[in-house]
Amino acid sequence: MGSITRGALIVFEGGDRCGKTTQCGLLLKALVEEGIKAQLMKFPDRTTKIGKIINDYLLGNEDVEDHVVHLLYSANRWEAVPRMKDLLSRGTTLIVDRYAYSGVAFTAAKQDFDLEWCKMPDVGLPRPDVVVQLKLSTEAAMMRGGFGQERYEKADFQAKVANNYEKLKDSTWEVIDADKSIEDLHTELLTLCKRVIKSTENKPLSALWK
Ligand code: DGP
Ligand code: NA
Ligand code: NA
Repeated sequence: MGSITRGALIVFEGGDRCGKTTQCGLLLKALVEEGIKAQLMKFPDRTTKIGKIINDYLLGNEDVEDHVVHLLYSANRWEAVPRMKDLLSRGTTLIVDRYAYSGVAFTAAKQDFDLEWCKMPDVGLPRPDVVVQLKLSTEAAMMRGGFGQERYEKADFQAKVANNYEKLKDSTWEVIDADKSIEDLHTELLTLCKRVIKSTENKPLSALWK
């Protein structure tokens, strides 16, 4: 009695332009309105020193060697871990827009990268209670605004990313068809997340890929 139940670690994954960021925002608003403590996190977090290098890389302002950028993305997650653990232990649910699965799926889509090698730097990160994968065909994603502005936003690359997600899927994944209205998708995700928040209250946080 009296002890704070931990928050849930809820991760969203999907190809570019699948509607993840919109849905994460709507979800946060709805949870907070219901009195559930929640915060948004987004990776890469472009506001840190490491994140600024990643941002310049993504915008094409800077070339970074592929292994190096992979490790920077991972470091950008690790630098957030103390804050994540603190918030979770104080009962705040984290809605996370991309995580280690993006790290592996995107880098392993490049030539000569092995999936197992890609997972290595992220081994031991806090393990999500659920990974919600928003699935949208590359054709549908490309018809949405803004596709193609950043590095990686090309059809053949996105297809490889989708294929890598298939290999990473485990029992914590919920695959959701994202080809529906913003409102319908939101309703579905809110129900799912509330269920996860309830079911994780007494579970200890575990470590990813260990
Ligand atoms: P976003 O800000 O969510 O649009 O992500 C920027 C781009 O970076 C997007 O194409 C996905 C990709 N990305 C996200 N995380 C990682 C990562 O850890 N490694 C690699 N290689 N790419 C990532
Ligand atoms: Na993007
Ligand atoms: Na990269």
